[in-house]
Amino acid sequence: MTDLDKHQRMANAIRFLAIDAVEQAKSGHPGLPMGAADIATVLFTEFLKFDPTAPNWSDRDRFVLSAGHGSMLLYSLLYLLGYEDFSLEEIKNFRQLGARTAGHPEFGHGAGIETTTGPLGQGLGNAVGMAIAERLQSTRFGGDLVDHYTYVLAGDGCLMEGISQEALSLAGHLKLNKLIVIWDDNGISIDGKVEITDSTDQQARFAASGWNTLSVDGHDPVAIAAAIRQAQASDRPTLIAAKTTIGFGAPTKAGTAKVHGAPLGAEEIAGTRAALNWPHEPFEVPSDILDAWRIAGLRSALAHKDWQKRFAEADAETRAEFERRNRGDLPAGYAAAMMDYKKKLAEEQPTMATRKASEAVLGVINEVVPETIGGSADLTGSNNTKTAQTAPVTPDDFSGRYIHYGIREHGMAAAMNGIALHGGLVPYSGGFLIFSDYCRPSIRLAALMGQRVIHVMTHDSIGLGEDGPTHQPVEHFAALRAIPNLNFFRPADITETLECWQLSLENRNGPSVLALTRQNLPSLRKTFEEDNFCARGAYVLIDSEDDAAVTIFASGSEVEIAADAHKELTEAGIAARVVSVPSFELFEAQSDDYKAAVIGTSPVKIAVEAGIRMGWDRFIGNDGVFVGMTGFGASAPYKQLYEHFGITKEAVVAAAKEKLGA
Ligand SMILES: Cc1ncc(C[n+]2csc(CCOP(=O)(O)OP(=O)(O)O)c2C)c(N)n1
Repeated sequence: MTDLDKHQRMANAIRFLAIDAVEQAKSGHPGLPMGAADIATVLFTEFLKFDPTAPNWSDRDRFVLSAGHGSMLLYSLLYLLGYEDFSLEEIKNFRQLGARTAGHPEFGHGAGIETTTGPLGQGLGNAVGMAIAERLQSTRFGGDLVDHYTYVLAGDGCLMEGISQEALSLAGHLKLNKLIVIWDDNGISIDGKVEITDSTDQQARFAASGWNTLSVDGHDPVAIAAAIRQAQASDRPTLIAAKTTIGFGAPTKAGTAKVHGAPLGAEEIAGTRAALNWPHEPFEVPSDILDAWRIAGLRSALAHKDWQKRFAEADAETRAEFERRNRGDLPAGYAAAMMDYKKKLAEEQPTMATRKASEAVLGVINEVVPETIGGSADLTGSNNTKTAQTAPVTPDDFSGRYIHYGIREHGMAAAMNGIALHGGLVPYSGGFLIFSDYCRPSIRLAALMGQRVIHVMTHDSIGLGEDGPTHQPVEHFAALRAIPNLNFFRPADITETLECWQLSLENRNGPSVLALTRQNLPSLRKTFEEDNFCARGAYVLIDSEDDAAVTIFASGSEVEIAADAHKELTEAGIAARVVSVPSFELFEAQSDDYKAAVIGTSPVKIAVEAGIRMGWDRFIGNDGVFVGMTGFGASAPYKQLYEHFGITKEAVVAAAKEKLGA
């Protein structure tokens, strides 16, 4: 058997596992695995550094299948290479309930899947973050411990999505030379030929952002290998445009959209078996080819051993720190530093905007948690995410801890996911809350993947004032609360801000959004409590000695209004209590008893929040009073806006009295 024969048979093993699995599932996407099998075979058998027996080895190369619909390409590879999580049974169960082989690759379903892909372009964005993380870690721990590539297989769809522009221009700027994107240039998407909608010169586009670009016949293994070798030597990130035929080998459907996302059907499969000379039964991989793949799976075993040796030779402190950060544990000094600061806040009772409060808290965190990587989407001075400890990362110097992500919210959030997935770092960043809409798809994926990424989102309501309704979040609290496994925090003062930061950092299994104000807020928590009250999601901030006739629920900046209303009601002889609600999600996680106690039995329940009502009926019921927004905001000084929209102490007091008939 010549090398070429062997290559082709190995690639055909991928093709037919994909064909057979899609056929059996009666759904899926055979076209991409069939077209990209040659690329994948070359990459995984000659270049990729990985160890199926230690799939989470920190110095492995990362492979991101950005075109996630081609999931059977990845599953076939993982099975063929000997990854334990991907047995032949899993391949046969493609797309079935409980299988690791979900319709699109899902992070956490099995070792070997580096990220969840499917929403096109996200993988490319994640890969930029992974490559950033590699360079950051390599700068910190040295090339002996951290030296790996990030490879991406992207389709036309990934490159058409807007996120690709943000991702590639950031990567080009940062000179991420160990990022190698292979574009499956098959000219086909779902509606037909790509040329019906796009005529971009992709290579010119990437080149314009500082990329090295190459083009290659994606079915010529020698040419593919040569291109990857060139890419590895580049001082810039590389795009390899690989011309392929979608559905390669299918006699009537190859090169057409028909093979993109539907089973081939028995007749076409028989024709493909004949055309590619693959006389084997469905799911059968001849033993010599399976052996060849399994041998390929061992190819980096030595590199892994060498790495272990180098690691063992590192000094004890470096080893311990490297392992701690990769495990995701926070350092020893963190808890005490936060507690000391919390005590200080109780004594000093500062009045400040929660965005400033966040900066102050970050100053404490960044001093003791060296693995945080900050940033902002060009709003550093507004988001207050930069502290004294965080020098900027520049194309030539990755010793810093602050990334100027530029005006690229989506690219930023996708890159943060990649940084978190890479491991060893805790990414946080800043943006305006209103533009959570610009990065929501990546935030959702962070939640789905259970990744610790922290989004500081300032200017969280009409309280931002003059910038007006284009910049004033109204529905965003509800929209973010709607994402499962995302903790959305709206702290009311500096102590709550500190507590919400603690909760964000300490939650290893999901992302957090901190919604913070532009306007000043007083300290509402008057005494030092070691307990993290925000951990309960909602808690009684001001209780009433008598049975309360009125309970006022509020979040963030409106807790001050609730407290002022409480004072006035009390003075009027009306017993009232105030519940601060920094997080709906954490409240729901409490016991039924706790929730019932916090909600209480006051005949009058009022919620105050400078957003829409959606979600608040949970606290106040259908017949509760909501003091908030019903439509878009307006442009004016913020105090006028609160008056204009009737979100005031007076409105709360009047509503309470009216309900009580007082
Ligand atoms: C953001 C997003 N929009 C739409 C889709 C639905 N979709 C899945 S694959 C695809 C076409 C992708 O074309 P291409 O990348 O060329 O893949 P190929 O046809 O080569 O498999 C579309 C529109 C998606 N997965 N993600």
